[in-house]
Amino acid sequence: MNCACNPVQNGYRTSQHPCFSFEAKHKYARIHMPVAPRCNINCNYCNRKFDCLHESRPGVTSEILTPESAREKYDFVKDRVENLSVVGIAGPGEALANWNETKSTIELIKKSNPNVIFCLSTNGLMLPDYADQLVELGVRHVTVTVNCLTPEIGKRIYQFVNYQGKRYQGAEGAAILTKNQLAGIERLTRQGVVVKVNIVMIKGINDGHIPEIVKKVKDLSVFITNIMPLIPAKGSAFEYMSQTPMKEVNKMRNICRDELQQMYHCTQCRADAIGLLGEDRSLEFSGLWSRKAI
Ligand code: CLF
Ligand code: SF4
Repeated sequence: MNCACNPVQNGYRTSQHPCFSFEAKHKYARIHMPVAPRCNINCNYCNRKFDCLHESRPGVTSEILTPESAREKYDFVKDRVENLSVVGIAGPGEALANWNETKSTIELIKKSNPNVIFCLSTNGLMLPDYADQLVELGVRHVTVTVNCLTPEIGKRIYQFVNYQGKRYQGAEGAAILTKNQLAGIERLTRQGVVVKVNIVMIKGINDGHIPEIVKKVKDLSVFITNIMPLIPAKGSAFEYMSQTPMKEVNKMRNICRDELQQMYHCTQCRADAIGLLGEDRSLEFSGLWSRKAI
């Protein structure tokens, strides 16, 4: 039986998604389409010269593609990379702050490749607005980064949030962000979308709060959480903070796994990553489309 509650059997081929399934990691590849340069919030760990840290290592810059060049790149790469099962949009900014580009990219690739698994990573601010359209587009795997549940913690992580034409600073912005993240996740999971939640573990700011986040998103039927280390980006407000040691990240994952399945195999990719996780081939294909970049 195909059941939306069981993503392994839900017909969405989660078992062929290298991030959502550990077993798929060594066999199935993904390609990220860097079509989303703008962002609508300001995280203190971000330096916008580089890719969005919610899915990327700091200090990595990706080329930016138009939807048409993304489709051409996909067509070129799919014949050269074995088991390319997933097309993901993970920046270099925020996918939903570049909705037209994100939507067109998915539509264009889907038109000639109906069996692709589409995946998207978002900060969640615009999720209540776009969740239904993502479902309509056929996106069945979404990652939302949720670093806190309270504005008191949020104001230490986010400088501002641009929402509906207005800029909200600190706690006010963080409250809007959290509300929209949780509402958006619920809207997706209710419709059977398989949701992963990324959490950046920031020592002294949200580390003690992470088990609560995991519990909350489990209640919203999230499939898996991915607790990631803070890797301070040069030029960001958190530049002088220390990197969260992987030993402590794994300890937190172990604490939280009794509550919900944990991801242990994230490689913090680039926004233009290509290939198996941990065997990035993006440089092999980069530049080929740069003349068409925005
Ligand atoms: Fe890309 Fe992210 Fe989709 Fe995977 S990455 S949009 S869910 S296809 Fe994967 Fe990379 Fe970790 Fe992300 S290893 S950073 S979890
Ligand atoms: Fe930077 Fe990503 Fe945060 Fe936007 S959501 S500010 S791109 S880390």
